Amino acid sequence: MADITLYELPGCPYCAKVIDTLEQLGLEYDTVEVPSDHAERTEVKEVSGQTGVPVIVDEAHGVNGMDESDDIVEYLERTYAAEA
Ligand SMILES: N[C@@H](CCC(=O)N[C@@H](CS)C(=O)NCC(=O)O)C(=O)O
Repeated sequence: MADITLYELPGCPYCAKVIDTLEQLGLEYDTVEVPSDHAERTEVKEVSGQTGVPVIVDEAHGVNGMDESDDIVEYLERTYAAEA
């Protein structure tokens, strides 16, 4: 199991932006595909308090449900760019 988990939806452009960053940085990550029906997105709601995606969890760095793709990209670059 990878340190980072990405909640995503195939075809979501905001998720694609985060995936591009994860791959550019060479990071391993697991994905959880959320249901297309918002009412069924219980897991991502529990994790992040809302039902939008993308959301990441990176427990090793105390990140337990970050949403907003711009914030996630900025976080990943700040945290991992030096290690890449
Ligand atoms: N501002 C958000 C927008 C994300 C967004 O609109 N995601 C879509 C899927 S592509 C979604 O989950 N929309 C439902 C919602 O935001 O509740 C971001 O950049 O992360």
